[in-house]
Amino acid sequence: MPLTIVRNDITKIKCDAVVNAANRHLAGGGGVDGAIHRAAGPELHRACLKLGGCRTGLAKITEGFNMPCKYIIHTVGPRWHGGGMHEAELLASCYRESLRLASEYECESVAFPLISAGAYGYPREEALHIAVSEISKFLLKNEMTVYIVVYDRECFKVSKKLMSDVTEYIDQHYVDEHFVNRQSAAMSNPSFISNHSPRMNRGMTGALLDAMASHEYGKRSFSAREEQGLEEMLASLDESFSQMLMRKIDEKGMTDAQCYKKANIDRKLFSKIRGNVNYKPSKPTVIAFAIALELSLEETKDMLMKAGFALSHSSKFDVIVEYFIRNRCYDVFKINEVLFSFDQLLLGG
Ligand code: AR6
Repeated sequence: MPLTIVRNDITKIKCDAVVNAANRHLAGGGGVDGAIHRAAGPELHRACLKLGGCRTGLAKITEGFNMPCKYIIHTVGPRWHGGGMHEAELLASCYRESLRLASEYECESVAFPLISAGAYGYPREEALHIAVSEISKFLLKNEMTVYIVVYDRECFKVSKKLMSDVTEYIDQHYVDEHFVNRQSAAMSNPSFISNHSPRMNRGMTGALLDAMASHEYGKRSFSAREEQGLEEMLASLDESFSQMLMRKIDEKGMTDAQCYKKANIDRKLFSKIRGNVNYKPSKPTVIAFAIALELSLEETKDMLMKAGFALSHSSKFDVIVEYFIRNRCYDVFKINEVLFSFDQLLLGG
C-alpha cells in the first residue's frame, strides 16, 4: 500500500528512511527526536553536528547508524503560533523536502512521525491532514511506500464534523455484532439447535447429519449428463473481478496508473491483478478500486461480489465505506484517516 497510517514507535519501523522531527540546531532533543537519537546511538549526534543546522521547512540526511533504516532524514517543523505565521506552508514543505531527499537517495520506503504535532504544538488533526495531503500528492508522481507513524493511543479527531457524521451513520446502520454472533452460533452449533430449536433439530439438520452418518454424503456419483451441465456452467462463468476492473477503467476513461494511484494500490499489485483474470483480491483492495473508479453503491457491491465479498451492516468497516460512497466522497486518503480513527483496516493493497 503506497500510503499507510500505522500506530507504532517509529524507531521500530524497518524501512529505507525514517524522518525525524528535529530542531534547527539538529542537536537532538525530546519527543521523537530523543527516541531516534537514543536508538541510533551517539554517532548520530556527531553526524548531525557536522550538518550546520537546518532551517524550518527544510530537511537534511544522515546515515541510520543503529536504527533499522539506511537513512535518517531530519526536518524542522514550524512551531504553532495560531496559524497566521505560515505554519501550514512550512509544515507542507517539511514533507515535500523530506520526500525529495528520500527520492534522491533512492529510498523505496519512508516513515514519518507527525511533524510538529508534539512539542511544537501543531493541532494534530490539521497536522495529519497536511501529512496525508502532501504525501498523497507526491505519490501521484512517484513510486514509494510511505508510512505515517502515529504514536499515541488516543484516537485522532479527524474532523469533528466528519467524525460525528460518520459516528451517527454507524449508530444508525451498524447491526450489533453480538446479535449477529448469537444468530450464527445458533446456526453452527448443533447442541444450541437441539436445546433451542427442536423443530429444526429433526428437520434439515437432522437429515443432513443422518446422511453423513450413513456415509451417503459424498458417495453419490454424478451422471454423465450432470457432469456435462456442470462443465457448461464452468465454461460460461460471469465476468471476473479483474475483468470488471479493466472494463471500468476503460469506461471511465482513466489510465491504469491514474486508477491504481487514486486507489492507493502499488504498481506491482496492479500488474498482478491485470495479468491474472482469476486474481483473488482482498476486500480493502476491491473497495479501494471501487472508490478510485467512483462507483455507485450498487456497482461497488457488484464488484465486491465478483471477488466473493459483500457489504454488511454488521461490520463497522463496511458501514464507514458505505457512508462515504453514499455521500459521493471518493478520496481514499480521507476515508483512510477516518478508518484509522475507528481502528479499522485501511483501503489499498
Ligand atoms: N514514534 C513515533 N512518533 C512519536 C514518537 C515515537 N517514538 N515519540 C513521539 N512521537 P515531537 P515536534 C510523536 O514533540 O512537535 C524535540 O525536542 C508525538 O506524539 O517529537 O515536531 C525536537 O528536538 C507527536 O505526535 O516533535 C524539537 O525541539 C510527534 O511525534 C521539537 O521536539 C511529534 O512530536 C520538535 O517538536
